[in-house]
Amino acid sequence: MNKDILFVKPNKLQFVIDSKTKISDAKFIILPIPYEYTTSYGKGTAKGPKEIIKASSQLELWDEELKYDLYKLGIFTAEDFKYTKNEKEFFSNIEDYVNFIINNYTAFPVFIGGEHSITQGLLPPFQKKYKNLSVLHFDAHADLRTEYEGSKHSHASALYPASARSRIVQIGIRSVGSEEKQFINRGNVKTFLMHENLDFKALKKKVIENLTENVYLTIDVDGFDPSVMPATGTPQPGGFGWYEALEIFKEVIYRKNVVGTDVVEVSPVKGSNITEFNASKLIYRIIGYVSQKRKYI
Ligand SMILES: [Mn+2]
Repeated sequence: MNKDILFVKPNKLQFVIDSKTKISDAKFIILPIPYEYTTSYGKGTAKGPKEIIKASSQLELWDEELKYDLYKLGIFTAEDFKYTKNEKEFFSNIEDYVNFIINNYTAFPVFIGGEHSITQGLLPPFQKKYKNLSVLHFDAHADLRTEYEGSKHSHASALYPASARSRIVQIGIRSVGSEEKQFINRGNVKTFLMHENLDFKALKKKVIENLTENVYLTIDVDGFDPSVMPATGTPQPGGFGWYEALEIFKEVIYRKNVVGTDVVEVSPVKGSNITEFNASKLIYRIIGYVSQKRKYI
């Protein structure tokens, strides 16, 4: 194990403005993982974390839905997770890092990607720590390929390894490859195809019924409609609207024990900052929902 990675330094750029919070006092910890290795179409997701954190300085600190200055709860922003261009090393190091974070700090972790394959490294420590963990997987793509373009760690395989150990509940799905269709609605995987689940009230209920008590939430921004999150590597038409998605995230956070989340696949483009801004607002709102659930506010 590389001990250097187990020292969490504060980032010079901070999520919203919260310069005083030490990691030991934080209720929330933002962990940028700017990993990009296997993106197959639009590139640039390595710049996602930095741009999302930058955009967060434009958020109103008072959350209009939760009616609270959420930053006052204490949000610590960690320095970027550093990696070399060695897949194997990255996945072994990221697991050590996440193990360290979730077993040494009580703060709720929010990981910002980077490409979706990071979730392969984020999940095993949570699976070890929490018995009977399930995963709510929000995405346009099923991400269940055993490998893609020669890599088992592809963004297109993001959820495949976790499905051996945990229940995966997929929503927003509207792109499934013929080689991965055999994995949908089999074994641990419950897939709610987007076009079959446009009654969002009914979907919310089904999602709750299918998750276990402890839940990890993985959010690929392409699960949203491209009008909400246009800057992403592999967009698909017809995703969730802003309020429809928030309704589901809120319900899951209030009804279950959500233990961590990641927001991945923002690929900033020049001349438009919609996606990074909306992703930062999404993270701030999730922090708010978790704060309500944990009775911080
Ligand atoms: Mn996707």
